[in-house]
Amino acid sequence: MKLYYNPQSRAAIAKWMLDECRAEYELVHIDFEKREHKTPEFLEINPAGKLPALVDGETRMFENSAICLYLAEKYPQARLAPAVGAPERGRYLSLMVYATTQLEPAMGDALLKLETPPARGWTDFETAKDVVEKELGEGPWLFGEWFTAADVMIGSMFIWKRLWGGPPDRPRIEAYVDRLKQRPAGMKMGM
Ligand SMILES: N[C@@H](CCC(=O)N[C@@H](CS)C(=O)NCC(=O)O)C(=O)O
Repeated sequence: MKLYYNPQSRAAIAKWMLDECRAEYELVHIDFEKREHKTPEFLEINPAGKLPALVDGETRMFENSAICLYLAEKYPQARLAPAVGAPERGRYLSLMVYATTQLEPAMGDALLKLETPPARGWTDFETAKDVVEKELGEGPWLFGEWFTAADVMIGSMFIWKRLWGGPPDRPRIEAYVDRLKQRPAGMKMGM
């Protein structure tokens, strides 16, 4: 399995997931300055020309949520996802998709000081944080004592936000980030 990777990118999320799965994989370093993510060869893997991308035999994948869903199924022994048919499955899938379709763009708008018109399809960041706090409940993870790939996807957004800088976020979210950062396989950026 090959992860197309740059340590300064969202590929750190897919790498975190691979490490939580204890997967064996190879990192293929992509140099943004040399525009290696826009070469015809790379566009065959991810036509959007973005990181991360994952190749597993004949399978090629892009988008972190899809990659994490795929890995959780490939490594069931890691217990990072509720099984098909389990009552938690629907909420798990929703959170996996929510991370990049709502939370990530809402956070991007807020950090870039842009407005979020509702017609864009996602809420403002404060509402997204309300959702995450409600889903997290007492924690420690989104499924109580059970750490899942949903924590990788949702949690990575707030880890990244902390790296961005600025004032601390809501206490419950900051405490969640502290817990996530203590995980041995936890997301490491810039490495
Ligand atoms: N939603 C995508 C975001 C991917 C993305 O925006 N990747 C950035 C790196 S953080 C990228 O490759 N940017 C280079 C470019 O667009 O030219 C995912 O989660 O996989």
